Amino acid sequence: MFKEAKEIVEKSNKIYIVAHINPDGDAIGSTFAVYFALKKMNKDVHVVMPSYSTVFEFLPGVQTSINSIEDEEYDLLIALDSSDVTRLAISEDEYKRAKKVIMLDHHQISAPYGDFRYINDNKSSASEIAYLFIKYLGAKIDKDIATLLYTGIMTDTGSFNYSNANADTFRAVAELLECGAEAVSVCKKLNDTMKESKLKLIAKTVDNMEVYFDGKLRFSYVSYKEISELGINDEDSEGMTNYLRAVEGTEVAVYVRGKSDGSLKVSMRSGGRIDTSKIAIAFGGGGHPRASGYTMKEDIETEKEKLIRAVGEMI
Ligand SMILES: [Mn+2]
Repeated sequence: MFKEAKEIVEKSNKIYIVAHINPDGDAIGSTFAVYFALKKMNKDVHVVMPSYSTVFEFLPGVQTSINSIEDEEYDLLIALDSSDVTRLAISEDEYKRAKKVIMLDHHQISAPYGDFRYINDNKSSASEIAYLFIKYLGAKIDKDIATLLYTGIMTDTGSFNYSNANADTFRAVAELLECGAEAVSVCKKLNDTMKESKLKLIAKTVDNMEVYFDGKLRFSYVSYKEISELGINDEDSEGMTNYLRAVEGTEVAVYVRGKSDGSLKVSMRSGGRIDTSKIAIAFGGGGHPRASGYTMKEDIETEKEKLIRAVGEMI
């Protein structure tokens, strides 16, 4: 299934790898795993990742990432975990300078781009696709690659708890463990450890929580002022929806956070019955049925009302 992609890789020397902005564990795991695989194939390869959360700094390769593409022209761009070309962490100009583009993604709603595309929403994560891709390329999965792929699969499946973790996913994970993936330390760093500022952000999120439709919708807005007062940056202000969604009886959880550029980012999580991606798309965003989001276009009060109404129609 990666035959054409493999041919493109073999013909390429100068390669850049990129994922979406605000990279999560899957974006980081998949990009750096492919990076190490291509290094083994003696490619001149770099990951472009201008910003990422400090919680991922321990992962192999992350510190080698670069901020932008300097070359006038380069052989290949590999884009992972990004269903939309505009969400890639590079500019349109940097994108256009690639002679070829390979796109590997697992999102349901996709605006395909690039010369070779592999999009499969039956795969748990971009990292699970990267695992198949690396094997197809014939690169050996070493301890670092295994740890990175494991991280991506673990984070995108909610530690193997979501329905996207299927038998194939577990078979892939079993092989990654055999290849030396440091599962215990990844879990400890990402699941069992948090900064004090994060705990305070959870408290703030709970404090600001509003409840609608007999508890079926939980909504919380934390302003940029509140976030910055806690000393938290944009990358670390995510991830509050899960706490709201975990409350008994909640069908939809919405967390809105102010960002340093003045924008308001909406994250939605569903308990399963309601497809939040339909709402996100209607508001100009996207995602999965259970996890989706968008950026608000108007002020918080106006948009909040519209959003609550939209959720209410589905409840
Ligand atoms: Mn992903």
